[in-house]
Amino acid sequence: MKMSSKRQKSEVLFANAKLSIPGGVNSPVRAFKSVGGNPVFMERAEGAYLYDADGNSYIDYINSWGPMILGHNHPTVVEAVKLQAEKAFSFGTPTQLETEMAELVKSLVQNVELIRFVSSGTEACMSALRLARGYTGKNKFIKFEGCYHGHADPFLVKAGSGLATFDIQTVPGIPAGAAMDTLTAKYNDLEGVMALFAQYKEDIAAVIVEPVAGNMGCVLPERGFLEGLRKLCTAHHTVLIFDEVMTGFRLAAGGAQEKLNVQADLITFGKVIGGGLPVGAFGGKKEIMECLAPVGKVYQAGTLSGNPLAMAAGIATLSILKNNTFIYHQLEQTTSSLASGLKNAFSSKGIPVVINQLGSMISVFFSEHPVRNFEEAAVTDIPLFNRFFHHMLDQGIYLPPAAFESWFVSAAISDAEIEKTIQAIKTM
Ligand code: KE4
Repeated sequence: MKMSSKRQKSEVLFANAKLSIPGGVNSPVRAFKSVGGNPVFMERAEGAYLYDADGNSYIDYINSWGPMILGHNHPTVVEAVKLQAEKAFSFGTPTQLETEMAELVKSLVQNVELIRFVSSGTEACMSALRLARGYTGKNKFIKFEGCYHGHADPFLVKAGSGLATFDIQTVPGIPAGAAMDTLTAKYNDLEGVMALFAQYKEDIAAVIVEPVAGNMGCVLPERGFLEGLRKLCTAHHTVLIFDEVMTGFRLAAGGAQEKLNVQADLITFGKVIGGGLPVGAFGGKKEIMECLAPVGKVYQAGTLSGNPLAMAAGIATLSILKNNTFIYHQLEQTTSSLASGLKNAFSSKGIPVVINQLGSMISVFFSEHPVRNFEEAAVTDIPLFNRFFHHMLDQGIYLPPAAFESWFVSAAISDAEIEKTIQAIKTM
């Protein structure tokens, strides 16, 4: 893949990074391995824009894979972190900040009675699964093909995100025992889930699902799918876990539960909840959450869980979202106009596309057929997506560097950026 000559510094930085960091990256999806070429090293960001090591600017449609919903360097969030940094970075003791953050989340997500903070979405999901298993005394759980719940062993079965992008079907280093209780079904295939319950009856501890999938590209739940999971879990005393690491505080202040009006038993959070600093969380029914140590015996811990700097960024971010819910209407409008602009631009070039979009989550699939699960996402035109990605990058538009990822629109993206994005397609 020809690299633009205007990113020479990134090339040098990448070569150096590979001497000390596997693949030169600290997370595989950043490596451009599926789209080809070398990753761009960013140096700073402001609002809707990223600025790379060579001084090029890009409209940002990845926003740190979701966290930067307000845009980069929102002054109120920056100020909150600065103020906290002058007091202390970390104590390893309880702080009032954590209670403030917990109360803020509870005010936004009604069925979170208790919440535990951790430092990543992976930690949130692995802890929620352990909790569901400890609470029910059962081991099996159901996940969906193409969904990604972080990189803890039990979840790396038919997973989405980087595993789908790199077509990693089995991950070396995961003992059979760690994944033997992982059952999988197709997203949107309620009958497949019913068949698993018919087979395993009361032995299923949990069903974990991305209520709107983002890790096979954006794929929406079909009518009745989530409601059906709710009914099956209630009937079989199975814990329904909504993995809202992507959708939480993004699709609405109350996340996918508010947007889609379906209630889970446990909810996991990440990304937006930390405003760009490392925060994950899981919460839900008191009866379940009180199985966690030190109240119960389900052990889970973390040195930097509830870190004051991260709490300060999270509180500032969620407070802005709570007090300005028009932001969600604005995000919906901006992303809808992006969706229609993309559709029109590609159809005027005779290129068939499927645009999946809900709120500020959106994906472009090069296909003539709907994309409702991973199987259908996997047969879309990936080489064309890769060409599209690099064309847009050279036009100063940064998309997620993989077809099996959702784009994330921020509140800093205005009609001007949408217009520029659509114009860029015309020269493809
Ligand atoms: P982290 O451990 O990366 O904070 O969260 C894991 C996770 C859990 N659940 C969902 C629904 C997620 O989307 C994620 C992480 N998302 C990926 C992007 N598809 C993070 C990017 C990366 O892996 O670098």
